[in-house]
Amino acid sequence: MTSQTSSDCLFCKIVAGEIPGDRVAESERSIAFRDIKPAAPVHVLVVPRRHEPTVGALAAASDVDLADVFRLAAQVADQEGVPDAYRMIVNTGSAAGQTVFHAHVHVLAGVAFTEGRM
Ligand code: IU
Repeated sequence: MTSQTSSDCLFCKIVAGEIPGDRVAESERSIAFRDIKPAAPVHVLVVPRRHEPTVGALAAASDVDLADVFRLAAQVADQEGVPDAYRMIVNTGSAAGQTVFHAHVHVLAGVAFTEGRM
């Protein structure tokens, strides 16, 4: 089911085109748009069209949608010219920095990732 939305969800509104997003890629199940507060020269968010609050909830709900998000994220890295130099970040829960409760993956590139694993 890809039509699930939450009426008060900002990313659902971007998915629906009700508010603008700087869209860089899309698939039948996911969209990718530039973060409004980029933390790196390349900072794109990849979100499923389906509304789930976290990536964990998405994984529990739909293998297909979960896989599609990561497939589109890799496609975005290719498009942005960084197929082997990017980081994907998923924040889960406000204590971990999640501010928007619609599952999303950050794709970041264009900085030196010198801080090891974090
Ligand atoms: P987080 O993992 O939930 O912290 O990430 C949410 C991101 O969504 C954050 O980097 C915001 O800058 C970004 N964002 C956006 O791109 N467009 C918006 O309208 C809003 C947040 I609100």
